[in-house]
Amino acid sequence: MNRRFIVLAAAVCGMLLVLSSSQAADTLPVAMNLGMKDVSIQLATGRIQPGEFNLKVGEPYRFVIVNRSDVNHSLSAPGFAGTALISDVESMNIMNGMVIHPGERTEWHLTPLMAGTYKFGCAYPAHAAAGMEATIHVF
Ligand SMILES: [Cu+2]
Repeated sequence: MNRRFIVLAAAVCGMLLVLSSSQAADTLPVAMNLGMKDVSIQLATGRIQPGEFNLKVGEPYRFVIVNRSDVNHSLSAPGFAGTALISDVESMNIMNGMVIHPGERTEWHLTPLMAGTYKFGCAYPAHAAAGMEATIHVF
């Protein structure tokens, strides 16, 4: 094997490594890059889906909340928010009842710190009464 071939082969291998690693980074979801697990929450008329889910103490989560209905909603999770490490002010505001408009997508970034069962729901009493409530179990 001559020296020129070895140099060329090494260059091609290097390019393949760079290509494959940059492609992997592009296709990874953002949450994986940040070490957060996604929790997808859909707001519909009269319900929150899923209505019940499990989280682990100490694990960072990204709640991705989408209002699929045609009216405003306002999620509020005071009991849960009080026991979680909330990563940013926007998440804090949203968890305290910021309005989520029809079609709007928003996020909560947080890490649960205390095991327990927490209720959360739409801050509009009529919506909560109509079934817009959900339960978080933290283990
Ligand atoms: Cu509502």
